[in-house]
Amino acid sequence: MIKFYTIGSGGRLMSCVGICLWLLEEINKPYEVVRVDLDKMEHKSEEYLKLNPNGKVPTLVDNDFVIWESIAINYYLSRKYYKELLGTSIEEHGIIDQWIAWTVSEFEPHVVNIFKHAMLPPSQKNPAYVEMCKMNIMKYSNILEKILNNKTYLVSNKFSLADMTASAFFSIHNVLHTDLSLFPNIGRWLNLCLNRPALSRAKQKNLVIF
Ligand SMILES: N[C@@H](CCC(=O)N[C@@H](CS)C(=O)NCC(=O)O)C(=O)O
Repeated sequence: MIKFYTIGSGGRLMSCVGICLWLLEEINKPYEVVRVDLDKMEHKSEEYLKLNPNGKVPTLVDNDFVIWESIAINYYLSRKYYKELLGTSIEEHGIIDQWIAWTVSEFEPHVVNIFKHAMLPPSQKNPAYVEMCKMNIMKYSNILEKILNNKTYLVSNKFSLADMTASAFFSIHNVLHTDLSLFPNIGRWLNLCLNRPALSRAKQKNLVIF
């Protein structure tokens, strides 16, 4: 049985827990959700630290096997239960990895920084900082917009873990109310990815917030 340790309330889609919950629904195997209450510091309890020494969520336990780090969890789940998401040739594996690495190392930090900033007390808010994050989001969106020209999906026109990971974080445009007529290819691709039945199931179960 798979157990997935996530935050107490629903996780944002564009978060480390959201991308795993989406994939758990894609693989369509039974799994148990264990909600870890961060406000009560349950993630720092002795018991939880035995599973994940970082004291962070997510953690996945598959029978006796324990794994943490959202991207590693998603590779593990894909390799074991949904290989097609990882492509079929060395070249496809490489380009899928490239887009996942690009999303989490280049793009995601600007998304996360916007949410972190929103939680600051009013006295510490800095509109210029938020503007800089948004400018970076637009910079990477320009790159992605060109890549998606005449393409349905990022790699070999098949839905892959690259589309899943990137679209989860690029859904920041819905939160920022970006005028997506500026990025028609991204708009079309987001629409395809974010309307997958697996994601609707995660939403209905209140596991993922858009
Ligand atoms: N790189 C980790 C990040 C994990 C992470 O930062 N999790 C957050 C929740 S989304 C957390 O547990 N925060 C609590 C803390 O840092 O104390 C991953 O992708 O799994």
